[in-house]
Amino acid sequence: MYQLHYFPANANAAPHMVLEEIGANYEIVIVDRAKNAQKSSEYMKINPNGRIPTLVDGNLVLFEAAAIVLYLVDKHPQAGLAPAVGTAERAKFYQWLTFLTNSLQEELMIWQYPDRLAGDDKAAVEVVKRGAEARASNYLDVIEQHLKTNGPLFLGDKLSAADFYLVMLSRWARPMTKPPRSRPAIAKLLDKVTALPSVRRAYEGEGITDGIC
Ligand SMILES: N[C@@H](CCC(=O)N[C@@H](CS)C(=O)NCC(=O)O)C(=O)O
Repeated sequence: MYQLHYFPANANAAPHMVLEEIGANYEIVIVDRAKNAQKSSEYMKINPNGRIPTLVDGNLVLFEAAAIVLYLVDKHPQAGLAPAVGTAERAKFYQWLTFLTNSLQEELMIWQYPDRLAGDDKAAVEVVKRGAEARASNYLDVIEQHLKTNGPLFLGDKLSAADFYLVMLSRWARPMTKPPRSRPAIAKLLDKVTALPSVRRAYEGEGITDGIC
């Protein structure tokens, strides 16, 4: 049985949706951020970064949300959440998932926690925050453009784990000046994917009741 260490709506959300979509046997284990449990010596044994999520599958302990997602889609190919290895479609799937985790997610993290870069200087915090928001916004525009011509999902009509990843990030990005949902093609993807029972079950399982994104 998989064990997903989580905190509501954190970076565990996409792996959680994937676990639901593939119908895996799993349990979720709360890491209480309110008590800084992600930095406890016990948790740091499975995730030396002190970050959420972590997946445990028998002897395998895995951190990084995107790596967890990729592991799950590979282990459950029958769920069809990623194209076949070695194809152009698979390459595009890697491109979008990497773009989401490496570019958009990182800017959203800086936007949410600008003080981690800028320290106590309020003016510097504002500069860092606004810069990250502008870059995240540009990345969302790139996604919007792609979905407009190639959508409704990242891979056209074919649902993939990249779609779940965008749902997760879009929830975090709701307070942006120009939230993801204000872009019509992204809104269409979000409506389509958040209507899936797997996505609803994942968020409900984490106790999220205020809408998804
Ligand atoms: N790149 C990592 C980022 C994980 C991450 O930063 N998680 C946040 C929650 S969304 C966290 O654990 N924050 C607590 C902390 O930084 O102490 C991933 O995608 O798994």
